[in-house]
This record gives sequence, C-alpha cells and structure tokens, in this order.
Amino acid sequence: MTQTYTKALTEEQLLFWKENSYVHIPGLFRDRINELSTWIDEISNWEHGIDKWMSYYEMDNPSQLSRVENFIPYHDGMKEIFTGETITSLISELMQEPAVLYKERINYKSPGGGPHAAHQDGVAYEQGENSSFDPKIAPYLSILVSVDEATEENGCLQVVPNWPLDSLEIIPMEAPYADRPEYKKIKQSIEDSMTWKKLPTQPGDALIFTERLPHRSEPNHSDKTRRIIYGVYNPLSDGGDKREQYYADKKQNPNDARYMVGNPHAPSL
Ligand SMILES: O=C(O)CCC(=O)C(=O)O
Repeated sequence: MTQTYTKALTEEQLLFWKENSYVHIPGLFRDRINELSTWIDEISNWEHGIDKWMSYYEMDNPSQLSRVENFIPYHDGMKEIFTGETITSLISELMQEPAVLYKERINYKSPGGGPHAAHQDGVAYEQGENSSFDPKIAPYLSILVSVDEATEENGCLQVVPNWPLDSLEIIPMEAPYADRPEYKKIKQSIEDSMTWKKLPTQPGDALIFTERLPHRSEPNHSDKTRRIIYGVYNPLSDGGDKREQYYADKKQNPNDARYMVGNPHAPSL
C-alpha cells in the first residue's frame, strides 16, 4: 500500500521543486521567530567546545562564533522545532517517505563573517568525496529557517537555478589553500561558468533544498549578525536514524575533509 503524506505544498511549489531542487516557503515559522531568536542567543552563550554540542569559529577570526551543532539533546524547544510536525511532514512529503533528522546547526554569520564556498552538501555525508547520487534513493534534504533577515549584503544563500531534481552530477572540487588541503570547494572555473541566484529570506521564511543542489553564500558585509538554522534529513529507508553515529564520528575526527567542504570555520578544540 502506498502511504501518502500531508499536502502542505501547492502544485506550483511542487513543480518548481522538480525543476529547481529547492523551494521557498515564506513565513513558515513567522509565529515562532521571537522564541527561536531567544533560544539561539541562549545557545550562543553556552560554554563552547565539542564534547557535547559542537561549536566552531571563523577560520580567519578564531574568537568569532560561526556555527553550533548537535544542540537538540540539550534544548527541548529546539528539539521540537527540528523533529516536530511542521518540518518533518514537509520533508516527508518531498521525499515521499518518512524523513529522519540527520544533523542540525545554527550558522551565525557575524559582521565580517566568512563566505560559504560553492559546494554540494552530499559530499559532506557518509561517502565524502566518493559520493555518488543514487537515482533510486531520495536525496537528503536540508531546510533552512531564516531567523534574521538574510540579504545580499549579509550573505544570503545562493543557488544554481534550473538544477533538476533528477540531476545526479557531482561537480569536481579543488583545495584552494595549500596550507589547508582538507578544505575543498567546487572548482573555481566551474563555479565561474555557472549562473547563481541570490535567495533573500525574511525572518521565519524557510528554504528546502537537496544535497545535490550547488549552493554558496558571500561574507556578511553588514554590521549585524545574520542567524539561520539548518536541519538535514535523510530518508528513513536509507539507513534509519543515523544522527548519533554522525556526531560520534565527527567528534572522533572533527577536521576530516568531509566536514570542511565549503565551510568558513574551524572546530573549537
Ligand atoms: O549559511 C550560509 O550562508 C550558507 C550555509 C551553507 O552553505 C552550509 O552550511 O552548508
């Protein structure tokens, strides 16, 4: 028997999704934005390290917080956001099967905070650079929720439009810095040949995109921090609940190349 999932998305959004591998859902968390903002500030004040939640600092400014991950075991409100009905039913609708949280993060892009270099998220999962995208398995999906406004000035997400859902292409990468060979991004010549679209978002807006969609963002040129939360979900049929294993592996080897793809930060050790 085929299971069906809540139809929260319009036919137009679903068609756009199929043709572009991303969809914008305005105002999804508009009613919860004050709560989210308070919780994110709370988490930014936790003691930082990688033993429990994992904190990261800007590569070029080791005192500036860039990201916190693995915080839902320590924060019930955030756990409800990432594992509650609003997000999981949307992601399951797009996967056409139950979705399970793989990892969660807050990206704090402070004034002067670095860019996220062009990448596809799929190469940061289990297979790393040996990834191939299997047409029989639904791709992992990310949802971002803009907590602050994300603008061209403060480094909103940028994607390659018209990237169809069934594209299985993995774009070659390079390591641009000789002293940081583990840090990789899409080859510059290929990035320059692609068309990029900026996707500004208002507080409470969500964007969902696949692990196959090339994306990037620019530095924060404004004088305010731009906070965005991200949840990544895998189809339940692809290995079940892998979240704890993901973070256990990451704590063993936080500088592994697959965790560095496109990132402007280093772990706090
Ligand atoms: O938050 C951003 O500006 C982009 C984030 C991103 O690409 C990532 O975390 O993979």
